Amino acid sequence: MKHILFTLYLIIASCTVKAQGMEEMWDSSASKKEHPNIQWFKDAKFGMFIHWGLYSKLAGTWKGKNYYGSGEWIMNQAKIPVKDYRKIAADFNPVNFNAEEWAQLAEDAGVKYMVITAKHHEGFSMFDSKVTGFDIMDATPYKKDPMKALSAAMRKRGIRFGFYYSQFQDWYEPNGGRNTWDYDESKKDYQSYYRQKAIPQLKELLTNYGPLGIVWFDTPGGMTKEQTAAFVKELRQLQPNSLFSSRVGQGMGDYKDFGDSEVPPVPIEGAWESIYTHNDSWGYIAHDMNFKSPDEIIKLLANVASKGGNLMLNVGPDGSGKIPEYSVKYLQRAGAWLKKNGAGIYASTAGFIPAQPWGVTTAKPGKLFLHVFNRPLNDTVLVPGFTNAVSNVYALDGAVKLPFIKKGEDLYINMAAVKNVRSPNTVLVVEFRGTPPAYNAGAPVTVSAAFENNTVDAVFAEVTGNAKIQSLTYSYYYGDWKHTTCVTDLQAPADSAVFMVRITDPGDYKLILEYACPQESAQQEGVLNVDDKSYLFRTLRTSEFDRKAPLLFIKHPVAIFTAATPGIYHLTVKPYQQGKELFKLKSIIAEPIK
Ligand code: FHN
Repeated sequence: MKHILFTLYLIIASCTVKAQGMEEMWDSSASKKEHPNIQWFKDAKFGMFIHWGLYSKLAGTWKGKNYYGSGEWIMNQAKIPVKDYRKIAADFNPVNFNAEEWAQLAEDAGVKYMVITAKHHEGFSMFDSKVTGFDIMDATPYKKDPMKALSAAMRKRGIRFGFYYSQFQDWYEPNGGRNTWDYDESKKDYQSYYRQKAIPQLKELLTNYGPLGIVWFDTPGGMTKEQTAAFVKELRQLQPNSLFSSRVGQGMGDYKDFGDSEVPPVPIEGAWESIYTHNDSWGYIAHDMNFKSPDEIIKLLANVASKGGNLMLNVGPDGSGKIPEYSVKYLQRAGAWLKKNGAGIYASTAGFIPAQPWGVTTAKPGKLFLHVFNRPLNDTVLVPGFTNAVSNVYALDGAVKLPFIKKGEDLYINMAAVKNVRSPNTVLVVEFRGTPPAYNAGAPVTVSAAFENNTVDAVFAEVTGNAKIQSLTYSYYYGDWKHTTCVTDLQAPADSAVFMVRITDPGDYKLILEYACPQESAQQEGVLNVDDKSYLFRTLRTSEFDRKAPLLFIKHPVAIFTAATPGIYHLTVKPYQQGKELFKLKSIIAEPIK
């Protein structure tokens, strides 16, 4: 059943990506050959993304009106005519741009690759292009090619360099994709745009900036599968070693990009990347201050690595060429953590032990890395399902050796000797002998009294009837996509979500349902069963489900359960009677009562 769920998850995830306007279909068939140069990418784990263009100069404001969400979409959001937009270039003079400073930040942050927007959807080329006059060399007072300096500065530091190129959307060109406020869509000739701008420019990028680690395509369109194959083939000849992102479209590309700000909830095989931005917007917005803290970056990175992927984190420099101070500061702090703990991230693979209340795992041959985000109150870290003989356990930062015992397949580690109590992620290394077990998605989810709370995520449900597990996509502002995996379609008592948990400590637990519930679903009755005990509840209204609006989740306490003995329990959530969808269930939280 669980295997079916994961296959289903992949299908749902690819549909989600599709729904975002990226008409790509990821071909995950086992027969697909890996790119011969893919290993560096798989090992890299951490990349820096940079969105920088004319929109950075607008900083989220046009004609006195402030825009929120994706700042690089301001031309589209405000429907700025090309004749006005092109004038921004005349004032675009990024005199504060310093390639060495940017490259130094990348090095300090510990990233292994950088991808920067050579041309975003606005159509402006941030490099010296002979194909158009709408480029930084010809249309701005700056009259220099920042990409030359940046590519050289990165190469000097041994960090791979790549270009983002919006191959279909180009709002400046009459034949480019998606400017419908200036140009008549029915008259667009996409093939002519590809021939006259996109392909020649991509050839410039693949010729003039040395070896590129990656060409990062985005929002494909206007090409058939055959045309995309020919496009890829033509470009590949210039740099066969360069990797192409999956957003080249039509199931092609050398690795998979998930949706923006999406981490798959379970390990995914093959080369892939999660892409996040540091605040809400990709391009600079002066009033967007929602920066992720260093702790959040470190946990996000470990979480993505625990599923087997890379995190590419975006920063948005302003129109003068400065990277926001909080991005600089917080990336440097994340980098300082990586200097001590990078062995648990770089060149790791997905952990074979599923997420625990204390954190997540990554692996290397003979080693399991425990990323302890939540230090257990009793300092005892339980690793269930550990079948191998353990030879040594130590904390990575400081190499403190830690005592451990094995009881059957349970490994207990005492981390009292670890003194860095304030670390957002204390990495413990377990050295073991033999072949590790496969990731067991069907393992019970641990619930323990050693934590403030225990979250049992929707992805670990077994669903019955018409219930489904889905990755839902929504945005708070505009284009700042978020993804949450939920159990959906609980409409009748036969539709249920069943969670198998292992409660390790007897005692009382408050059971809290985390869900989103639109008006039509509110005030319906549901039941939470814990084995043969039943708890009734009535749903509370939170928000409508609209992809373009925030999906807000409530934490609704519905029961107190006394676990008389440690052991396996089944938590079942279902509607009390036939009705509308009960809610979109994100998790069950078990909070030990103190
Ligand atoms: O539309 C773009 C968006 O502006 C941004 O560049 C992101 C980054 O992944 N890609 C597209 C949306 O998915």
